[in-house]
Amino acid sequence: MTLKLAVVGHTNVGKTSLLRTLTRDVGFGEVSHRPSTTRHVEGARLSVDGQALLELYDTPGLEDAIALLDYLERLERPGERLDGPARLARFLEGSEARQRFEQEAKVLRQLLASDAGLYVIDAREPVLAKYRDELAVLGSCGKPLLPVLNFVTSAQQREEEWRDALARLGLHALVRFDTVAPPLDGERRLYESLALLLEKSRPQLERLIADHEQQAHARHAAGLRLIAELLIDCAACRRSVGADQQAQVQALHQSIRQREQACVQALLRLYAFRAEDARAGDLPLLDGRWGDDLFNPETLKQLGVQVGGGIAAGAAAGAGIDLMVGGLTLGAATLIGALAGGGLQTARNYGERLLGKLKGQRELSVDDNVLRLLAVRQRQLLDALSARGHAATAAIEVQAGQDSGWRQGKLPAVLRQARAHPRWSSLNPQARLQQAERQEAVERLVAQL
Ligand SMILES: Nc1nc2c(ncn2[C@@H]2O[C@H](COP(=O)(O)OP(=O)(O)OP(=O)(O)O)[C@@H](O)[C@H]2O)c(=O)[nH]1
Ligand SMILES: [Mg+2]
Repeated sequence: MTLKLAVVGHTNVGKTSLLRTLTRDVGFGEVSHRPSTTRHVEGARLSVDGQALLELYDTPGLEDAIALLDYLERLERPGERLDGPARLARFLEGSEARQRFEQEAKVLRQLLASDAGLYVIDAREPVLAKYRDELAVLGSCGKPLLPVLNFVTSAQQREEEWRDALARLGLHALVRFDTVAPPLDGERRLYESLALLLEKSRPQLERLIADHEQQAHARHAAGLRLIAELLIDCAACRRSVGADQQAQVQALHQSIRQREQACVQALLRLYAFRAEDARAGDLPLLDGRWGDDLFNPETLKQLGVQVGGGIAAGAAAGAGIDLMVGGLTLGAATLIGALAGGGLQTARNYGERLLGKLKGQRELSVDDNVLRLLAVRQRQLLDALSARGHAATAAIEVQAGQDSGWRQGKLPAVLRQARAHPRWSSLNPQARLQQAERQEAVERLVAQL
């Protein structure tokens, strides 16, 4: 049997937002800061392997519970003592359920038709009489209610007040679930608490928990893979330049930016977020501004990437990309020094390309620090996406992370290796992306990320 839950509560507390987050559907219903946004009951179904396990119903917000409770109390005839459901039945048959209390009647009908209710609370609000009356009206449906404290990450939250008040009303189980920034184990806690109230539905709820965790794990692994492919593509990318060096540097910058952008888009799709939501939300990675910053030594510094002399000078000259010879990034001076010092081994290994250099051909590739920056940024984005609720509307702010391993020291050996394999890069002509060696390199990099 599919478990049916009604999501109920005061208007504007985040009921529709909770549905968006639980269904991972950014397009569910309509969310707005104005009250009375949801006007009708709307459902969503969660299935695992084609089997429907849970149906969630969004309902209109309650607005005038005080008046409704008064009205319900006056429905009893002299000498009569009805219990909650009997009183509600009388109310729902009457004309007021189609007129003055039309919205409230929709909510109560849905709760009566469900196995339990999730009562969403704006934890920033003081516990006012209207909320107590709301709970009294909802409680008269005779269905288990699980309070869900929303907005708990806000500085103005009054969680303790709510816990006390709910306990006094006999509601001892509750969950904290901020719909915009849900805790990582939020779903698990929510479904486990429900299983305590609905013992018969425990097997479904446990399947949902297991599936949810498996999906999260698979998504994260796929995200790391997207990042590894980005890094391999960029590390292996190179451009031969002759006289038109400035233009080629620009073109390479452009390709790398577009490639990072493609990775951002792919990560957003993987996590079922909308590209335009993020853009509207001023995601720094998306608004185009970062593009001018990527090769800027100041940006690198801000993000904590150590800036060596070579790149600082190169970047200041508008390059940020250095001459590359056979998997090494060398400044021109180093190169000439190596030749002068009779670096025979080097000359033997890279003879042809060294000759090319001497004939005035140069090869551009992406600097180590740019690769580091790409890795740091994309890791941050991935972390932000996995912690983001599908009700979130604000920007993901990508800041400097703590992955200091990436910022200092050597790049992972696979990336240095990739530099010597131009065919591993989708940004190069004649790319061979399906090559077993490249696939293996991607896997090795995933393991290191
Ligand atoms: N910061 C923050 N904002 C939230 C959270 N949950 C909801 N909101 C915002 O609160 C407002 C109301 O959210 P809705 O999901 O439309 O609320 P609702 O309970 O469905 O409202 P009605 O349908 O009008 O009863 C929107 O502006 C949401 O973006 C939350 O956990 N944190
Ligand atoms: Mg709503």
